[in-house]
Amino acid sequence: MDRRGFNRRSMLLGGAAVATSLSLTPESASASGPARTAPAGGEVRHIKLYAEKLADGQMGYGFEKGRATIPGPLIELNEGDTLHIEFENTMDVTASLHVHGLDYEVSSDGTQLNHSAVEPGGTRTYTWRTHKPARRSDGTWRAGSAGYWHYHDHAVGTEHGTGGIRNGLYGPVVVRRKGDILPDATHTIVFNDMTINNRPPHTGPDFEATVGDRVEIVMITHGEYYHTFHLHGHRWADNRTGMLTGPDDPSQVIDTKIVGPADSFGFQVIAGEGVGAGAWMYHCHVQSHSDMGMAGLFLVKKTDGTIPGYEPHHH
Ligand SMILES: [Cu+2]
Repeated sequence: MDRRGFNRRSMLLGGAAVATSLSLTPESASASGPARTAPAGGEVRHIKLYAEKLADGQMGYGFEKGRATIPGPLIELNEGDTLHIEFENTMDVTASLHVHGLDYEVSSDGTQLNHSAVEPGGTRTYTWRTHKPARRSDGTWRAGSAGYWHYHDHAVGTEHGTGGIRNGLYGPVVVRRKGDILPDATHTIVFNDMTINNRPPHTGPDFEATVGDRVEIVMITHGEYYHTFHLHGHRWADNRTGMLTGPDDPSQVIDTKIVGPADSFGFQVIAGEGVGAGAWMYHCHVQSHSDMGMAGLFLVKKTDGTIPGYEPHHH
């Protein structure tokens, strides 16, 4: 579902980077080819976003009515872009949209405090802006917006949106800087209380890739607990992009990261690089948490589609 993030789709519709954006098939997704990179930002975009009750009583965001998911859909922007989101609350409780990391006025805060939540059946346009790094007049630097961020409800249950977040009203935001390497696929992993993406324990989610795919993970945490996110067989750099800029980049290379409520980070790996195909676990490394089911699989297939040693439904 993350592959249908609106930016990739709107890039196709807009005609920018068409040839490279179509390269989502395993055959063409090779780390040996020249990497695709993010364009300069500056676009003004409009999308619709719905908050909906799901059949099982949980709640989700979606770009289309009846298509809400947990996590909500990936929203991708490039530094300099502005996004107007027409948010419709189809639920029977007041809900909102609150974002981390981006620029917004208090009218787009998505809180009861600032009267920017949405009554049942109501609609409101939230505006998010992003900016490039810039040197201030005093010589210091204002950080750019690029990063792995997230959005969530800030109104359901309590004025902090505790009930909305618990029920699934959250999703990923990626802001890219011009020249950032684009992935072949993006997957979102949210540790929410003792669940991953609000799923029942011991049921993943699992993510598939083919050896050589450039896979991006957006990792978000919500709820009451601290966790340690761990991925088997793959490592990343503990910096903005999750990638080293060169052999002398001093960023620490890690395969485990301590995370707490409202944290978010992201990284890219080349699936199976140096280790090959396989069912690679990811899980919370707090032992009681993984034993209680906070685990999923990064299923890296060989080019013939097989996964050595993997028997489905035995993790
Ligand atoms: Cu944990």
